[in-house]
Amino acid sequence: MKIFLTGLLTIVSYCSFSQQNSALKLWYNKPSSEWVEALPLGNGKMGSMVFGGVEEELLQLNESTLWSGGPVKGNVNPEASSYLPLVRKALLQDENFTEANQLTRKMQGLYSQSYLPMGDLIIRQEFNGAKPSAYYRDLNLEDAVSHTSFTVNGVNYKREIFISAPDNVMLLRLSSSKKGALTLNIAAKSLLQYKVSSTGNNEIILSGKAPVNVNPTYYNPKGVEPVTYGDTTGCNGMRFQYRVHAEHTGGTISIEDSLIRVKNASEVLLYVVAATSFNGYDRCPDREGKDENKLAASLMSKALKKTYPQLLNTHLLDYRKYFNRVAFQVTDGKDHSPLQLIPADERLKVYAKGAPDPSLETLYFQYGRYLLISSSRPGGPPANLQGIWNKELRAPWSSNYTININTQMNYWPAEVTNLSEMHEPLLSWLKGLSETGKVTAREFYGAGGWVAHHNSDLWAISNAVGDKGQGDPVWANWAMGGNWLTRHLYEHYLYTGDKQFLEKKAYPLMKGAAEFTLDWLVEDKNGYLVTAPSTSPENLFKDSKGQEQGVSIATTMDMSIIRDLFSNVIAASEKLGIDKAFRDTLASKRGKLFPLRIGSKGQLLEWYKDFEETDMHHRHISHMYGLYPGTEISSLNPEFFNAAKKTLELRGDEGTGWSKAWKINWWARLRDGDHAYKLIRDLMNYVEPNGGKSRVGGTYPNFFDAHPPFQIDGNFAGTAGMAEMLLQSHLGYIDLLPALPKVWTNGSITGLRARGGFEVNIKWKDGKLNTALIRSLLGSDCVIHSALPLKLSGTAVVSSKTADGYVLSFKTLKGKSYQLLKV
Ligand code: FUC
Repeated sequence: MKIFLTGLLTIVSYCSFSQQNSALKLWYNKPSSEWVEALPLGNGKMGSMVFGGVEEELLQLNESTLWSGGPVKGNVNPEASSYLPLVRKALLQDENFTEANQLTRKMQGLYSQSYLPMGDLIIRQEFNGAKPSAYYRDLNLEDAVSHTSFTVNGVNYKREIFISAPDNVMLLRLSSSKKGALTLNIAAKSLLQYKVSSTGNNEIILSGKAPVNVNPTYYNPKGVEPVTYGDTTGCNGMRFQYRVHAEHTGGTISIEDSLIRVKNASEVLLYVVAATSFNGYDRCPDREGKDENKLAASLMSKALKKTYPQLLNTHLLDYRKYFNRVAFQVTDGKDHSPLQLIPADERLKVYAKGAPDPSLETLYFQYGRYLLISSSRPGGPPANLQGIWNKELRAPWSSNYTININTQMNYWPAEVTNLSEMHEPLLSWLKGLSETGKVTAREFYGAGGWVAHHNSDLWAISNAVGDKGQGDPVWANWAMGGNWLTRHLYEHYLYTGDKQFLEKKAYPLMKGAAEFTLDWLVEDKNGYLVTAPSTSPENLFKDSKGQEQGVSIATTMDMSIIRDLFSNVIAASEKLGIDKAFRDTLASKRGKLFPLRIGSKGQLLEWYKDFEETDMHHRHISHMYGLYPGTEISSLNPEFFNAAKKTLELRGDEGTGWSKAWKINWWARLRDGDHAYKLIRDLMNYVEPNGGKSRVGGTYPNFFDAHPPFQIDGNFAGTAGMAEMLLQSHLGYIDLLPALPKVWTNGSITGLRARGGFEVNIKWKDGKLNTALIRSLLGSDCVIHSALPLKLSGTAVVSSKTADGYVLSFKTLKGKSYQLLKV
C-alpha cells in the first residue's frame, strides 16, 4: 500500500511533464543506477541502454556485429572422428557411461567467441549538486522513443532519444526550457582497445579494435589470458568505430581533449552512427574486412542531410509498421488503471505480490515484440543471448548463441505475433551455420550433411565446444542444435506460404541436416535407430551404481527432434514435388526411430531407460520438445499428452527465467490456461537488479528477463506463450482460445498469425469466445476449432460437434476476411 501511495504522489508531479499518456510505456521517477534499470533502444544494428542520469547521462552502446575472433578455424581436432566408434562401443555394447563420457570429450573443438560491448557515450551536465525535481523517464513502446525530463534551478531539461532503422542512426535531442541553459560535455569511451579523434566538424570518432579471442567466463585455465588482442592466427580482430556529431541552437560548440563541449545552447542534437569491419562469417574481419571508416562517414553524412523531424518521422513510420500489427487488451472487469500511475518498477513489485494488473501483462507481451523489432532486423545477425544489449567484455555465456534452447526461444514470437521479417536474421544466419556444419560433420565424425552442437556465434561455429576436452559433454557434445534450428525454416514457410523460400533457402538446409542425421543414427540391439553419443541438455541421470552420468543413447529430445526433422523434410519435399527417393528413405527410417516411452511415475521418459534424474526440478525439460515447439505430443495421442502433463507436474514450476517461459508455452499446449497464467506471474516475479546468484527467474526493473543474470530469451518466450494461450495452429487447424485463463475475463487480440497464411483477430467476453475475424493471406482452406459452436457470418456454414469441442471448415479467397460469430 505504501508503495502504491508513493507511486500516486509521484504521478501528480509527473503529469505536468509527461509527453504522452499511453498504457504501453515503461516509466520511472528516478534515474537508473544499475544496467537492468536502464532502458533499451535498438534498430537491430545499434543498441543503446539509456540510463537517464541527471548530471551524467550514460548511453551504453552496442553494435550487433561487434564480436571477438574471426572465421571458424578448420582441422582443430583431427583425431576426433577416431573416437566415435569407441564411444559407440562403450555405450551400445558395454553400457559404460563413464568411459563414454571421457571419450566423448575427445570429440570437442574450440569455444565460441563473444559478443562485445562497443562503448559508452557520456553526457556531463554540471549542476553543482543542485537537486533535480519532477524527474521522469520513459520508454514508449508505441514509438520506440525514450524520454527523460527533470527540473533543476527552475529550468526544465528534456532528452528525447531513438534509434532509426531506415537511417541507421541514433538521435538525441537535448533541450532546455530556458534559453541558453545547456552547457555540457560529451565523451566517448570503450572497454576495448580504442582511440578518440575528431573530424574537426563538431564530431568525435571512437575507433577501436576487438580482441582475437575472449574465453567464456566459466573457462579460466591457469596462466591463460582470457582476452587477447593481436594477430596470432593469421587473422587480426575486428575494427569498429562510432561517431558522435553535435548540432546546436544557440551557444557554442568546440572539441577539446576528445570531448565535445557545448556552452549555453538551447537545444543540442546528437547524431550517433556506428560501423564495424565485419564482412561475413567466413571472412577475416581485419584483412578482408569492410571499411568501417567509410561506412560510418557515409551514414553520418546522409543523416546530417536530414532534419530531426524528418528522421523522427521516418523512424516512426518504419517502427509502427511492425509494432502496430498486433493489439492486445485484457480486463477482468475491474478498474486497475491507478496502477498505471505507478512507476514501472514499483508497479512490477506490486504485481509480484499478487495484485491483479492485466494491462501490465499485455505490456509485457508487447515489450517482447518491441525487443524483437529492436534487436533483430533483416540483414543483421540474429538476436543473441542478450538481444543486442551487452555491457560486459566477458558477458555471461559469452552473450552468444546457445542453440539447445535459448536462440530458438528468441524467435518463438516472430511468426505468431506478426513479425515474420524479424525472423530473417536467424533464417539467413543458418546458411553459414550449415557451411561450417558441413566441415564439422566431415572432420569430427566422418559424416555427410551438416551438424551444429549447443553453441554458436557470429562466425557460425558448429563444433562441440570445450577446448578439446574441457567442456562437459552434457552440454558441449549435444549434436542436435542444427536439426532443431531447421524447424524455424519450415515454420517460416508454414506461416508465409513462401514456396520460393522453401525451395531455395529452407529445403536445401533441411535436407542437409537430415543427411547428417542419417549418417549419425546407428542401430541398437533391438533394431531401433538411435543416437550415440546422446545427451539430454543439460540434465544428468543416475546410473545403476547411483553415479551421475550425462552421456547415453537415444535421449527423448534427440529422437523427437529427429522425428520432427524427418517429418518436415518429407512434407517439404512433397510440397515441392522433389526428392521422392530421399523422402521414402526418411519415411522408412522414421518408422525405426527409438520411440517415446512412459516411465514408472507416468512421466515421459527423458532417457532411453527409466533412469532417475539427479535434479528432479532441473530447469531444462528437454524431453518435452515434442509438446512445444514440436507437435508430436498433443491431445491426438492422449497417453503421451498425459505423460507430458505428469512430467511438468513432477518438475514443478520453479526455474530460471527462460525455463518458466517455456513452461507457459507447454501449459498452453496442454490447454491449461490457468496453469499457463500462473507461470506468467512467476515469470513476472520482480527480481532486484543485483538479484544475486539464485536461479530463481523473473523480471528486472526494466522488464528484461532475469535468468538471472539477464537473458533475453525469457522475454521472447513469455510473449510467445501468451500468444499460444490465445491461438494455436500447429495441428493443421486454427484453435481459438485454447488456453484462456479465468482471470482474463474479457479481452481482444488483433493481428496474430496462424499457419496456413491467416491473420486472426479474436474477441472474448465472460471467458468465452465472442467473435473472430480471419483474414486469408494465401487463399488456403480454413479449419477452425473452438470450445463453443460458431457460424460463418453471412453464410449457412456452422460448426459441427467433435469429441472435445466444435469444428468449422470453409474455403477462403486470398485477401478476404471472414467473420465468425457465436451461434
Ligand atoms: C544453458 C542453460 C543456462 C543458460 C545458458 C545460456 O547452458 O542451461 O541456464 O541459459 O544456456
